[in-house]
Amino acid sequence: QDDINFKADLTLKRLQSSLTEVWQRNQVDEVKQHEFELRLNEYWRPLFRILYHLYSHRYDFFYHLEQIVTTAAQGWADRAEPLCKLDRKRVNDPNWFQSERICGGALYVDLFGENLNQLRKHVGYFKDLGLTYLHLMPLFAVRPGNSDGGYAISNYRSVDPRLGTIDDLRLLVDDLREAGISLVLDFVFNHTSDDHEWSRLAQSGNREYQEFYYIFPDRTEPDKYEHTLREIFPTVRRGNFTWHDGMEQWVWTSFNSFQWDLNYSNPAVFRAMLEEMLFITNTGVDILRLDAVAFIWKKMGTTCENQPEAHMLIQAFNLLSRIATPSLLFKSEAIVHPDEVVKYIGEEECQISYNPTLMALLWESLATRNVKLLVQSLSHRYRLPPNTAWVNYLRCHDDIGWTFDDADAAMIGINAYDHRQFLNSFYTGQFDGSFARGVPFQENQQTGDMRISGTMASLAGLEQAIEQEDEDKKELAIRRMLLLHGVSLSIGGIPLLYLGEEWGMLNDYDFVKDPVKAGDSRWIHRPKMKWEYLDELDDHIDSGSGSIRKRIFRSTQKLIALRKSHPALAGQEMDLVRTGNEHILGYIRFHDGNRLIVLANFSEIPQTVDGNIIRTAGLGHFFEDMITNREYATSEHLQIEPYQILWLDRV
Ligand code: OTU
Repeated sequence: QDDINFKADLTLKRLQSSLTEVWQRNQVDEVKQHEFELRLNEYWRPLFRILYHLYSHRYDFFYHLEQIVTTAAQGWADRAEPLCKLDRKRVNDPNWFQSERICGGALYVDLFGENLNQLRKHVGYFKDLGLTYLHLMPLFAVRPGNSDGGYAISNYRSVDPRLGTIDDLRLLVDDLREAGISLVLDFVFNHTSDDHEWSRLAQSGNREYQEFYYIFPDRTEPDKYEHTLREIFPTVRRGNFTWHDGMEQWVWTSFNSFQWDLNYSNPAVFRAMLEEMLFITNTGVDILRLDAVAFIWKKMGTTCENQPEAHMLIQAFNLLSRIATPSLLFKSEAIVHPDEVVKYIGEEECQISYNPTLMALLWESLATRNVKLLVQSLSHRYRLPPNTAWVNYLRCHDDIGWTFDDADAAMIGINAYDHRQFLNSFYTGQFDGSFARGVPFQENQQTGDMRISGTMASLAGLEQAIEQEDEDKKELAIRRMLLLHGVSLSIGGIPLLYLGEEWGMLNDYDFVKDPVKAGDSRWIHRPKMKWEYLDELDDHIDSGSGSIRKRIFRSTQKLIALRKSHPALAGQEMDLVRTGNEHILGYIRFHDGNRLIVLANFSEIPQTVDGNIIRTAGLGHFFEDMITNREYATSEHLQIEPYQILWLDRV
């Protein structure tokens, strides 16, 4: 410990002159220099320790350290004054994202507004809906043809010309900030597109850039790795490697063949991606979504997912962002086993994280009408370290995978393998009596593995109900959607809507007509927004699809507003309430002396709960449902209607 600190301190002293050079070159004033250096001093030792662990065996370690530090300094020098001001503010208010007032939305720029400039016209809409956080799906320059929905990036410093320019992005950011909406963008740092400059240099035989990726002359190494790897997109290509004709070599491609995995065992890659990260952040990003975090470190004989070094790399990026862009937050996108998901969450790693387990188990509860597995999982998995938060979502641009723990299932007598088969059958509409209209994604004949695509409304039964013109079924489908929103908005953490949900948009089967999309069923749940829906809000429609959409929109908007109005819904504290009824999820939220109890019926049959449960949970004898304004007393049994959710507050 002493020894490594000595090395760290001495190295920092030796780096001073390189720093001074950055300040002089950029004419950075002394106050701004000083701010950076204070933070560098504060975070240098832990940063040095990680980089030393990962890279000190390299003959040119000091060179890379120097490059990393000057890259961070350059990032701070380039940071515009309004962002530096925000840094100062958020350093003193690091928990801004725990507020009950935060509510997120995610969307594709082209599907919602044609381009960035058009999207600016809709800022008022986001505000009306109640959003304070907007995730724009990847909008950077991509390869032509299939670009995996923007996740095959050919240049992190330019916007896809079909969407606009970096300057357009900056203008949008200004408008969003004005409207009190934070910006979330992706940091797709596990891989680049095969037409990124680095990849093209590698293809032209440049050895320095070949070392940016994992490239092998023959199958010897790939075959050894394959023994322990899983396949992410097995219907696209078997295995994890792609033969490149030009180089006559094999390239590591965990996802599509055109997404080349970056080699972070090379410190030059770490530094280069740091520079891209700082560039993206300096456009005005509040939160970076770290894509595919699980995959960034490879080690022979392992799954090459969730390696300890992957965590170290993210921690190093985090420390560098604390130093150069301190108001930035990281959001982890680890759609992996729940034990592994939480390991990415921490003040020093990713402050916030998608909650794939809650997402999957909410759909599981809808299929089974039973909350046992959800409750079992929540009972020991919901709590997070201080100053971190879950991002709770119901659908996103990706598929649903059944990521729950097999042991959690076994504990309540469920066989996980069979249960996943059931869920797949249910959500593809095969299971008798199913209400869902999902389609398979990446079905693996060998392992029986499958994931599910489909919009929230189609999965919740609305598509089937509309097709069958069945009014009762429509009613139940709408209630299922509002039930899920009601949980996501109240259970603790940041709720995140996948826009289109607020209108109950159905599956878009037309994606198969586009050859670029046809092979990827996730496009079924990436429909184009129809702004004419907004007119339906004013019309006096009282039948048909228009009125369904109006009801879903208005109810969702109302739930968001209610969430933002109740101080108990801030933060992350949540205790389960034992309801004594397997169909009813119950929990209590508390924050700063405020309390709220939520009861949610996951079945289409009315249920009752003993009112005493509410009294013992600490709400007193009389309380009111915030959603319907109905009053209840603990002396009675509480009747909960089919798929009803109650947000109970003291009267
Ligand atoms: C992410 O998802 C993105 O969300 C996808 O849209 C991309 O295609 C992909 O990365 C590549 O950039 O496989 O089905 O276990 O952790 O990272 C979604 C895999 C995915 C996940 C996830 C990945």
